[in-house]
Amino acid sequence: MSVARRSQSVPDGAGGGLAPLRRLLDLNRPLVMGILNVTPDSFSDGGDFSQPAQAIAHAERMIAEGADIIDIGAESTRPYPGMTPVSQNDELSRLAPVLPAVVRLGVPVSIDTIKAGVARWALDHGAAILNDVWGLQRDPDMALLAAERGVPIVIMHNRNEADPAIDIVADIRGFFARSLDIAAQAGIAPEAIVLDPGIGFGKTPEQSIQAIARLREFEAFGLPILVGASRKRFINTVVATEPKQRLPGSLAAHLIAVENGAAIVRAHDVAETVQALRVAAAIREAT
Ligand code: HH2
Repeated sequence: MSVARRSQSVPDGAGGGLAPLRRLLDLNRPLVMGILNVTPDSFSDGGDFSQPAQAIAHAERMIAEGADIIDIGAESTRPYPGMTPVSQNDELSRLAPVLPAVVRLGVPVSIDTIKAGVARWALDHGAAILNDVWGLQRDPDMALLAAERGVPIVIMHNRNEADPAIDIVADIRGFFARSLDIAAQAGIAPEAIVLDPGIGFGKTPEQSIQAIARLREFEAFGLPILVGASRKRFINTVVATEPKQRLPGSLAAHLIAVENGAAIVRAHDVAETVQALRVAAAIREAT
């Protein structure tokens, strides 16, 4: 991709290598990544924002509520019987009327995709962060793209299926080590990497709870940690609830995640998450 072509399509203020995330992390407070799913079938808000105008308005609302990053996804990551993977063209046609407009709102945009082709398009249109729910272990071009563009990348733990017999924290650590190896071989700077234990991905509900409870065990990697517990199914095993009834459980999980060292939480309900984090910080500072 030529520099000339990229500079034509990237809006002012977008991109910027590692700087946008670094600036946010230097604020020394937990960051909130607001979720924007432009999908018909996401587990909790599928179809709510599949019209571009609704999606852009939702991003505006999340930014007004205090979102530090907007994470845009155009393919549901939820495995369900009979699901057909979304083609690259479908993913791009969902993103095209939304992502550039959200970039223009001025907050760093991350692209939640496992396809390097989609990620490349998003970076060309101003996305600042890659979010790979297969942690560089699915599409071999993802690591090369991240290295070539010098942008931050979220490496999330995943498994094809849950195995209740394993120590999930050991499994996540092993996965991170493999991903970091792939990243190093591709030439990704360590400062570009954020680790995410992948709450709800290839884990039993109990293992998702374990991952948050034992988050400190990932500190040895010396990298920022992101936790996405919002409306996830493990909450339902503690208190039976439908996804949109899981705000209290999501807040509890995110507060404990931050207590246990998370630097970023990924949330559907931004205003409520920001309020909970600020009140917790105020109480902590008063002790
Ligand atoms: N969770 C989801 C999607 N992307 N990315 C990261 N880094 N961490 C997460 O925990 C994570 C993620 C699933 O949530 P959601 O986007 O609401 O649902 P869906 O994948 O069905 O669109």
